[in-house]
Amino acid sequence: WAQDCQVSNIQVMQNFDRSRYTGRWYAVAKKDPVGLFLLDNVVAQFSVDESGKMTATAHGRVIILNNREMCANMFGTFEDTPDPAKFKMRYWGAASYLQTGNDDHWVIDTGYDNYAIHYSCREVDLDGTCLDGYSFIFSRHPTGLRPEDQKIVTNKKKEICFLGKYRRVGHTGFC
Ligand code: ODT
Repeated sequence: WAQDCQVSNIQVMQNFDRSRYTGRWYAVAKKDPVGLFLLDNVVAQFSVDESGKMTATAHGRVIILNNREMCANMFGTFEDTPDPAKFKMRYWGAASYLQTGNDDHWVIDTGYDNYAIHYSCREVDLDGTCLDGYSFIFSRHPTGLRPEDQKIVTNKKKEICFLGKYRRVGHTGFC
């Protein structure tokens, strides 16, 4: 069922509408992957281009080599899959020393005007559970989620087997 922690059984947003998803999202919580990258002050901006393809930019505070702290400007393009809420995200940075990659990008749930739950499993274990993954909780407001959204988000964290693994993502104006 939903809580057997099998990546292949994870329920995603039904009838995901990418156009309603466009615009600014503030990360309010994050479950980190191995070798975390984005620390805090994370803001993502989604767009849909003329051909209907989803793209995004994001920024966030990172620590790069030599313990240098900076604001990373990132870009992403999203490849569609048969499930409208599941994408492959190719991403890169404005500077060559920033992270690049190609991750799963799943929209688990969203109210479009308030909260969104993102999920990405980078490595599925032999037993079908997620060995290395990350997840962002987004809000349309930097101050956080409305109380009525918090319940939904807690339930979804449980369903994706990441409950208790999140930390708060602050917005201090660094970026
Ligand atoms: O921070 C980490 O530890 C892993 C995440 C690295 C991916 C960041 C790349 C962002 C590319 C631009 C796209 C924005 C969309 C962001 C939405 C959700 C999370 C990636």
